[in-house]
Amino acid sequence: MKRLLSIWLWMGWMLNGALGQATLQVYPGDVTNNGQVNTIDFLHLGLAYNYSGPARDSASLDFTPIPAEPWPLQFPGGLNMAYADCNGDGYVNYYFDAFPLYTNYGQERDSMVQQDVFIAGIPGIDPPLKFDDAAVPNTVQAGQTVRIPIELGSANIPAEDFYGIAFSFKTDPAHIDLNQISVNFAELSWINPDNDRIWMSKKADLDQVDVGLVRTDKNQRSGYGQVGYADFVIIVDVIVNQQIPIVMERVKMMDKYGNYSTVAGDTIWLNVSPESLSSNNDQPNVPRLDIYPNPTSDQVLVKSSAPVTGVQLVDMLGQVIWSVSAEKQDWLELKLPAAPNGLYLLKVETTRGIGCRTLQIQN
Ligand SMILES: [Ca+2]
Ligand SMILES: [Ca+2]
Repeated sequence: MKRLLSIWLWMGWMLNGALGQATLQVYPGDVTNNGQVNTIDFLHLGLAYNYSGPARDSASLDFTPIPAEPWPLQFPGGLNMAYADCNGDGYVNYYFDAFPLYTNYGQERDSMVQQDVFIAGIPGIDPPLKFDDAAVPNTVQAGQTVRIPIELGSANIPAEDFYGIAFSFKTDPAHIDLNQISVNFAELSWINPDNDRIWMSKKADLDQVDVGLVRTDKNQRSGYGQVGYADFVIIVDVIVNQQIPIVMERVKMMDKYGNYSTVAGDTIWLNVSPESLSSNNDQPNVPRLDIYPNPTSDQVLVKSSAPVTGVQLVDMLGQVIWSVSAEKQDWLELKLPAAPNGLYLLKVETTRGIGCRTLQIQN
């Protein structure tokens, strides 16, 4: 009888395993469970967004295998959605699940890693992801922030069934500060008619910043035109005119079923001019900024050499969490929103260009 019971238990265990009820091993941040953490995992957060399932016993965010009960939900293709719950609280959202992904970005399992494959799109055949050439200034100078709109799809080749996109900027770290490259997809556009989207950017290598953008409402979009913009901060003066390339590559576009398609990338060249070396401090495109106090808990005073038109508070994933417009004031006293402790970027838009300062919030 005892033996029969143990066989019965064993059969039950087998059956559970066959039904996918066996305990999973979740590495926080590896939403696709392929052994590495990158923007493709961020895109899959968008597929599982707002879904819920059993919470994990362990709240650890370390990149180690953490036992997890399977969820009754699966990604298209069959992967269990428990992998999307990066922090293990039983729910998929931006703040609590994107941050462990960001923290563990670039981590790889010791074994069984299936590298994500990026296939270059073909210009003229695949929809383009391109910079708006018209916005590239003739010359740029040290300290200047250059804002370039980004377009997806063209009138000839629209982007079909967009749900998310991953791509990388590659550029010269000697002339462009990769720690300060930031993207913004906040404005309404054909991919974003309703603000149901999240994005992140992360420096992934000395010369590479990865970007992920994904919708969160299970609806895909088709169209073309501007989808957002990127800011690049020029850091080094040059002796002679130099051309600095900025490349968008490693592009993968995803539909709402998690299928990927190829997109053609783009390159622009910035002419870094030595003019600022010989001139005085009167650089036309670089406001002088003072912010005080820093660290702060909830208030900050911004003083600028040029009239301020707006201020954005950007979290470490690159998400604008708060913004305010100003009526061309030289100084502003800002009441900051409630935000978790950490480092943020305060972007100050003025009539003479954009200035950025790192701001530490400490409550
Ligand atoms: Ca992954
Ligand atoms: Ca979660």
